[in-house]
Amino acid sequence: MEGFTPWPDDLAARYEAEGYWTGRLLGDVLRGDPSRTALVAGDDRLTYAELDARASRAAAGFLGLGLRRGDRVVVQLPNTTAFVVTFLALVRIGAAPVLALPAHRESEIRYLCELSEARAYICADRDGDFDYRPMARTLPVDHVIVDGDAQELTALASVDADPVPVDGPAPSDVGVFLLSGGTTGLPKLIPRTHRDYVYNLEASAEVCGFTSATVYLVVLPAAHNFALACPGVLGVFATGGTVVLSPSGSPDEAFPLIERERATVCAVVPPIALLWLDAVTWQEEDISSLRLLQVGGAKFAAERAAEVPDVLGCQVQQVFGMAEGLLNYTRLDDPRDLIERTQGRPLSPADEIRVVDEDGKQVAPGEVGELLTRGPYTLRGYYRAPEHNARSFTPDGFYRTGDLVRELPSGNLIVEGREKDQINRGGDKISAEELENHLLAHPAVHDAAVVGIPDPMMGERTCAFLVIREGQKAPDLREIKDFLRTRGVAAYKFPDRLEESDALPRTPVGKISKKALAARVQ
Ligand code: OOB
Repeated sequence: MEGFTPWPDDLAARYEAEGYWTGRLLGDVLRGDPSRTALVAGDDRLTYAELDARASRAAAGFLGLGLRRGDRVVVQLPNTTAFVVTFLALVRIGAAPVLALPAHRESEIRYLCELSEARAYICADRDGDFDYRPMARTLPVDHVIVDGDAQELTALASVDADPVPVDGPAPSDVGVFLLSGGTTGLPKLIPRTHRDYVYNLEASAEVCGFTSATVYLVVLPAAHNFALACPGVLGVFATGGTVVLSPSGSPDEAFPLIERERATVCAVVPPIALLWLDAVTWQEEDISSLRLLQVGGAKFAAERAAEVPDVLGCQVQQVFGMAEGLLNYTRLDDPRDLIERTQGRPLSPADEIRVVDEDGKQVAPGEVGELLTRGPYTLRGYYRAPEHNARSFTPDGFYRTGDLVRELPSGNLIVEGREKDQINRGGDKISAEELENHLLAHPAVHDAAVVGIPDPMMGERTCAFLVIREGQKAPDLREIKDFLRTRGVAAYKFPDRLEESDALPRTPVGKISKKALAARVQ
C-alpha cells in the first residue's frame, strides 16, 4: 500500500522466524466454541456462530457495494453490535477500517476521509443529541452507511447478502488504521497490519490471562486500541470468552452490567477508576465477579492503584500503551510494589527499548529520558506523512514516543512526564498545535498557546492562553466553546479554562515557553 512504511526485510524475517508474526488474519479472530456467547450488547446476545454468520453476511454486503481489498472505510460507531460486526466484516474483505471515535466531529472526520481517500463512511444515526447524518451527507466518499434511521442514505442493516467466498487480505496487508493522539496541527493515521495487530492482541491475551471463562466489559470506546486489542474485544474473541458492551464507564451503567453478566475484566482510564473507587460506597450492585481492572491511557497514581484490591475487590494492572504499538503491562504475578508504582514492562521479548537524553544518547540506568522503541507491532511510519516521519523516527527505525520514562532493573517503566506538545486529559489526547490553530482562526485572537494544568481527577485539564487583537473584545470560555463547536471540533478538545495574556513568554530561541505558561497558572 502506498504511504505505508514496511518493516525492513531482516527484521520482518526475524519476526516471522521467531513466531511473532503468523499467517493469522484479523478476520479469523472468532475462535470461541460456536455455541457460547461471544457478544452481549443492549438487547443483543450473540453466540460465536451467530456473530460469525452476521460478519460473513455483512462482508458479502460490503463486497456487493463494491468495497474491495485495500480500500479504506472511516468507521464511527459507538459500543454497539454494529461496531463489532462492521469491523469483522471489513477486515475479512481486506478493506481497512479507519477507526474514528464517536466524539469526533466534522473537522476530524472530513480530514480522515480526505487523508485516507476513504470509499465509505459508516456512522450511527445519532449519539445523544448529535445527529451524524447532516455531516455525513457532505463527506467526500462514495457510500454513506448509517446504523439506525438512515433516511435517504444506505442503512447498515441493508448491507447484507448471502455469504460468498472472499479473496481475503494477506497477513502483511494493512488491516486497520488507528488514530494517533497527535502532536502536530493535524492528527495522524497509524497503519496496523494484520500480522502485527494479531500478535498485539494474542500476546496481550496471554499476558493478561484471558481464557474462555473471561467476561470482558467494554466501557471505553471499542474503537480505541486499549479496548479493541489490548487484549480488548479482539483478544477476548481469540480466546473464546464473552464481550459485554457498555455505552460508558459511568457506574450507573457499568456496575449493573458487571453484576448481571458476572464480568471478570474491565479496562478503564484513571478518571473512571477514581470514580469507581468512590462509587462502591453508594452503588448497590454486586461487582465481586470482577477479577482484574486494567488501568491505562494516562498515569494512575500509586496510592490509588494500591486501593483497588481492597475497595473494588479485584487485582489492578497498569497498562502504558500507545496506538503506535508498544504496550507495557504490569504482570499479574508482579510484586505488589511494581504493580502499584510502575506502568508495566514491554509485552514482547522482541520489543526494543531505548531511554535517551536530548542528544539521543542512552541515559544511565534508572535516569529519566525519552522512550524510543521498535518491535514486531510498533509502526515504522505514519500513513502518508513523510515529513512528520522524518522527525518521529530515528534513522534505524525507532519510534520517538515523546514520553519521559525511567527504566527499573526489572525492565518495568515509570512514566515521569512528556516531551511532546500534547495534553492528556484523562486519557483523551489533545494536540496543543491542533487546538491552537483552531483558536487562531477566531477573529479576536491574535496569538494562542495551550497547556495542560494538573487536575486531581483528570490528571490534566486544558488551559488556553489568548492574546487578544487590539480593539477586540476578549471572548469568554462559552464563546470559545461555541466557536470550536461551529468549526466541528470534538468537545473533548475544548479548553477547560481561558487566560488572557498581553504577550506569550518565549524561550531563548523564540519558541513559546509552555513551561513558563504552565507555571503561571499553578
Ligand atoms: C493509549 O494509547 P494512545 O495512543 O491514546 O496514547 C498513547 C500515549 C502514550 O504515549 C502516553 O503518553 C500516554 O498515552 N499513556 C500513559 C499511559 N498509557 C498511555 N501515560 C502514563 N501512564 C500510562 N499508563 O493511551 C493506550 C493504548 C493501549 C493501551 C492502553 C493505553
